[in-house]
Amino acid sequence: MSKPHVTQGATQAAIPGQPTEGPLTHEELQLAGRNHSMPLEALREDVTPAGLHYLLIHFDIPHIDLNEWRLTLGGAVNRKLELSLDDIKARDAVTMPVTLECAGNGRALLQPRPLSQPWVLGAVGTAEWTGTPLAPLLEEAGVASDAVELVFTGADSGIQGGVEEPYARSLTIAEAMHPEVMLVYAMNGNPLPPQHGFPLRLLVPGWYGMASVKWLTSIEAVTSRFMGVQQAVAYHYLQGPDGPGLPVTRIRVRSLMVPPGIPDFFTRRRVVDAGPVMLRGRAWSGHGEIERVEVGIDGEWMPAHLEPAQGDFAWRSWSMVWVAKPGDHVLRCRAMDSSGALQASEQVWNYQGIGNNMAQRVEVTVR
Ligand SMILES: Nc1nc2c(c(=O)[nH]1)N[C@H]1C(S)=C(S)[C@@H](COP(=O)(O)O)O[C@H]1N2
Ligand SMILES: [Mo]
Repeated sequence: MSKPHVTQGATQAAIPGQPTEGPLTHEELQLAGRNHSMPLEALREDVTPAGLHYLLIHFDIPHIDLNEWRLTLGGAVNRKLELSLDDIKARDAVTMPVTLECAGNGRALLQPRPLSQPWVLGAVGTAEWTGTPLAPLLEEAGVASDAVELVFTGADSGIQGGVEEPYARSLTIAEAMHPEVMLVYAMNGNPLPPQHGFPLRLLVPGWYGMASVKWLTSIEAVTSRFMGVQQAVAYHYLQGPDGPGLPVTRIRVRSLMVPPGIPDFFTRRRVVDAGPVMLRGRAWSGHGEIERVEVGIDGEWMPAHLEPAQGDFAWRSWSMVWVAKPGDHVLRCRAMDSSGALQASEQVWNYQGIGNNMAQRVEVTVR
């Protein structure tokens, strides 16, 4: 089969995970086609419609027959549990807005560009998730005193880093016991769509998306640290191919703006009419509340107005009026959270292209 023009001369060098200065590869195009972003104009909505929420699927969407499907909670526990979806729905239910962001969001803006899912900036979304808190289930099962972690395994599997495994991630017992950690079966009031983890997924608010295991089939208490590929190899802050590096956990502070005006079709450069323009966007962090958002107009930073927070784990709305004068301009935005973390103006590079929260840059022509 012939490959698209973008790959000419590039595929031979396409080693997954390796940084490149080259053009987009066929492999990145395949991933980008399967896993879509949230269009940034959807930042206008408090809650992202399910079809506009970003999507990341490492392997294939598994086919799940609800009559057969069970969640098992086993391993180092006193009482093994096996639950149907009705059993889980019969438990206490909580609905909460939670912002999910892929740890690779912003990867394709890095230079050199780590070869993986080539996100620009849209790997984020906020849904109203409904489910049952995990902690009471763990208490019911009685996690053994020598258990150190819980391993969450999905029904999907594939090969990554040369290893064939189901998608699986772990949390320490303490992390898993946080009250906001849930097993969710509904998104925006509807059953989870197949692509978002039907019938049940883990939701770890405040953490990058990789922790929120979709198509969940088992939870296993283990007495030594889980060393699966998604846990021990992928999702580490590294400077080169050799690890171990620091594990990726909570979401770094970020803000994004709704691109103002109208886009040029091909370049997506923005075109805006002169005069007052209401700039708006959202900011979020897994390390504390959003305390400040600033908008940069041609390098000069000014504070934006913040709306009240929507919840402890959902993005916060901001706005600022810009009096646009004819000519070419560069708009940016950056947020600071209550831990004091501020988005950088320049890239802070790492080998897997993870957690690139460099301040957004929007080029605008005012007419
Ligand atoms: N089972 C399973 N869970 C998964 C994944 C996956 O490929 N398989 N991708 C993870 C990653 S990297 C992210 S960013 C989020 C994406 O969730 P979403 O597609 O619902 O937005 O799911 C996570 N959970
Ligand atoms: Mo992700």
